[in-house]
Amino acid sequence: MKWNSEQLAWLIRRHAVEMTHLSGGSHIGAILSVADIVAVLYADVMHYRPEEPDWQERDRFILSKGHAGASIYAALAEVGFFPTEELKTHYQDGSRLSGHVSHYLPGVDLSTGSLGHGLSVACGMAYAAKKDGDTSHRVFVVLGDGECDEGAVWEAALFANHFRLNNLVAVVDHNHMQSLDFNENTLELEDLGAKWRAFGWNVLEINGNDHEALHAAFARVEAERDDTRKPTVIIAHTVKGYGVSFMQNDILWHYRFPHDGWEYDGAVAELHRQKPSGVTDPYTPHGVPAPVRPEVGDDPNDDHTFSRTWHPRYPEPMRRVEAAVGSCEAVHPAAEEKA
Ligand SMILES: Cc1ncc(C[n+]2csc(CCOP(=O)(O)OP(=O)(O)O)c2C)c(N)n1
Ligand SMILES: [Mg+2]
Repeated sequence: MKWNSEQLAWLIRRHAVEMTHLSGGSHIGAILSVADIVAVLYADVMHYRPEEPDWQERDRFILSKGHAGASIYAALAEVGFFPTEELKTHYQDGSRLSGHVSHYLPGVDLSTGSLGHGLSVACGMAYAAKKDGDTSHRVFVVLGDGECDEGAVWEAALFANHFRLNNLVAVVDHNHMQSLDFNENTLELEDLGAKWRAFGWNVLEINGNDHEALHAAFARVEAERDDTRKPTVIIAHTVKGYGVSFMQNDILWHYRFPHDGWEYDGAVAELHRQKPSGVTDPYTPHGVPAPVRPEVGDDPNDDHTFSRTWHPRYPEPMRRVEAAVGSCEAVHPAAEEKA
């Protein structure tokens, strides 16, 4: 593997800004939110062979929040499944890289985009492996938190526990937003971890933009899966738009793409300030030499998310993230029982 997880996450973000910019494609906020989860999985956790995409022992991966397809396309290209040059065709007519995830690409097991189905298919994969006595691989699925509004998610959650699918790991990208507003202003999730626990799952709660916390959580799932005999969900508290300040926690960037001018220049310039060593930007190797600045009326700090409507009784995202930063101790029924 060529990249460590920090490098891969940066490359995913940089590709995604370029891909959405070139195509006028949407969901950049959702892509930036999940980039660290995808990067840690592909850099350090999952077993796969780019030269043999259908290798029977590969870990299965489903990006159930398929609108963040650019994240997985960028990761697959960077780890060698297809040339990075093809990323530029994203969202274009005739491209294999459709806006939502397509299984026409090597390395993709399931097309997604219609929310709510990924966990059910992941359950089927994990159940089939169990029935076959095949312990060679695990099944990973990443869901959005708004996606958890879908009833099918909870039917699958019951199934996974009933059949003790401890070869299944779900990650919920808990950025506290969906397409038009905060989750809590759309359909209340309240304490999401408690809900999964009530459905019988092991629950780890972490900061999902923190690579150390992600590594620790995946290592812990692996170390304990024979003891717990349960499926595990990692509730990964993230920030929608993470990595580009004016996109963070601003719902505008669910559908808006970085336009020519200060939006594109500002995003690239900011990413360049965070670039890990050992990585070259494939599009603007020296950053943007003279970035266009926002003009009056182009306020990048506009509050498009109506945070005035945030109610104090909703779970407060940042406080919960800080409480869990760097650890995955928050909630783990099996561990509590053992103690
Ligand atoms: C079944 C279905 N209904 C509606 C949509 C439209 N849609 C696309 S993204 C999105 C919001 C998803 O929110 P969340 O799961 O929290 O993902 P995030 O973008 O926050 O990561 C919606 C409603 C869809 N893709 N599928
Ligand atoms: Mg969300």
